[in-house]
Amino acid sequence: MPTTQPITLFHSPRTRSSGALALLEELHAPYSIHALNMKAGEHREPPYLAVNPMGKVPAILHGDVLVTEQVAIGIYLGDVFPEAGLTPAIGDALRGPYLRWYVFYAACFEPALVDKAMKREQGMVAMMPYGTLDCTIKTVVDQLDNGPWMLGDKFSAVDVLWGTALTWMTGFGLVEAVPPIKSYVERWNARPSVQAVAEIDEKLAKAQES
Ligand SMILES: N[C@@H](CCC(=O)N[C@@H](CS)C(=O)NCC(=O)O)C(=O)O
Repeated sequence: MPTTQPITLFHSPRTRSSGALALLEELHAPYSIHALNMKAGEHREPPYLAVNPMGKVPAILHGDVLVTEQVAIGIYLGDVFPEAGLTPAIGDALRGPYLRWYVFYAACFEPALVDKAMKREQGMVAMMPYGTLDCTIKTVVDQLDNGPWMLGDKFSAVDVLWGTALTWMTGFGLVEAVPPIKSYVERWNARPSVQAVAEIDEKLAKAQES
């Protein structure tokens, strides 16, 4: 799919789609926003359910390619814009860890933290996709201890996902801001894309309140 095809981001301010927005900014990708007012329930109305039957953001439409799920969107967009230099190519030794940390987020980290937030009882370790919460968090902390970024010295698209997520998770007190996480969150929040997204979201949120 050529990069020249228009990209529409289905977005609601200060949600998981803010991470997809940050990635578009990091990639210097041309895009437009289709804003959804969640408080008004627009994400549960037929026009958006035709885009994502789950009624969830983010989703992107690139030409006629529809992608939902923040992790799939991250991997997809990183591959569409290789010239941004945020995506280890197939054949690059970092490609494996890059995919690992994308998938680890969706398959292990977020489920573990949502279970924690919901105060769900831990299931049998061998049956849980993430084993234990403690082991899941330790795995990430140990990785970031070898930072500064998820892949070591190289900032990559996967840091947009982790930086965004660890910002809100430490903000809500769900993840303890131990030194490797605290410094990673600070490094991420110093990036211009974070400021750009904050400004866009602020405007959208205000417009949706009025
Ligand atoms: N599995 C989805 C989850 C996305 C998600 O839960 N998005 C929230 C916003 S943070 C949402 O759209 N919630 C609206 C709802 O379910 O009513 C992903 O990773 O992209």
